[in-house]
Amino acid sequence: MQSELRKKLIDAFTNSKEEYLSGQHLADLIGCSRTAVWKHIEELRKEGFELEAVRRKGYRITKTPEKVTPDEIRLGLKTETLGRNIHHEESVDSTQKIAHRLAYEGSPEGTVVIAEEQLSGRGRMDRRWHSPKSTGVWMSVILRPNIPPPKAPQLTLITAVAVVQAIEELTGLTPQIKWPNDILMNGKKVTGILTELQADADRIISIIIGIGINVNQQLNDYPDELKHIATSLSIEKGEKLSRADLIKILLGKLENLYKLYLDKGFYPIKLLWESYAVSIGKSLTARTITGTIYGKALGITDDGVLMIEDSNGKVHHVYSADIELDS
Ligand code: BT5
Repeated sequence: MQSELRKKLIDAFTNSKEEYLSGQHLADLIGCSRTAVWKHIEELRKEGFELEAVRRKGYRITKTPEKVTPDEIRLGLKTETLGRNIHHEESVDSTQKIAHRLAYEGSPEGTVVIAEEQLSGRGRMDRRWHSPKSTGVWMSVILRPNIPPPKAPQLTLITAVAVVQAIEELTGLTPQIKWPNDILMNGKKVTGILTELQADADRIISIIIGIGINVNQQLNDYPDELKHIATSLSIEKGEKLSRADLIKILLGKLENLYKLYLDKGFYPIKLLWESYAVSIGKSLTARTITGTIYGKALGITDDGVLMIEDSNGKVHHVYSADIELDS
């Protein structure tokens, strides 16, 4: 966890819009001594920030580190709640595991756990999520919406829209959503979302949204079994991208959509979701825990449930499945 002083210091640099800030001005702003300011500046340098210090003018951040540290994410973050409480870890089993513990211990809504590397990143149904060091966004977000548990899967769809919008803003490229939790670029998976719950029978205590985005991996970085099904933003865009910028944009988009959802319900999200969906109108195979359905995807219900029409004209409502698009 970051100290309050450090957060205030980063906020001061965020608001200064690259103007110089004098040591005295910083000390007044954040309510500490100039020596304390200097110590925090040194800490930032150790984290990989580069700061220019000019006599009689003050300090200015000129370069931010490669890592996605809380300081770097807070610099320029425009959200009210999401990401205001950030836990950054070098190497973890899974950010989901840490977020579950923090949620259980009462961490506030919007708390975010980010890791440089996951040793046992997880997908749905105990599958693995490949999360190599400092190349992707491996992040879990704690939300505490006042909605009944059956509506929780809607949060996966809200997050999918937020990820697509964030990737669009960062890269200018528009990915597609494959129901329920895959984001694809050129037919390959660039992002996976995992929504998990802590709930009583009739009340959600917290929702932990896990987001894995491949950012700077190159094809050779993937194990053989993923080479033909996975891609990264860098592969698609042809250049290296800033993970911190992506996280900042994503938290902003997610917060806006989440507020819209709490305010107006799922319908506006559904419209956005459909505009990015790859599966609507397509023939597909849906593998559910109770069996396999072949048919055409008609769309999603107002609750986010996938509707598939089989060859007999029967419409199936699918709550959870693996989808394979027929080519
Ligand atoms: C998902 O599961 O797509 C959800 C992935 C969620 C990962 C995030 S990272 C932060 C947070 N902490 C965690 O521990 N998890 C979350 P699913 O739909 O079950 O897809 C899993 C499948 O995707 C695997 O079986 C592989 O085939 C494929 N896969 C694994 N790693 C991948 C990668 N990096 N990129 C693309 N595909 C991958």
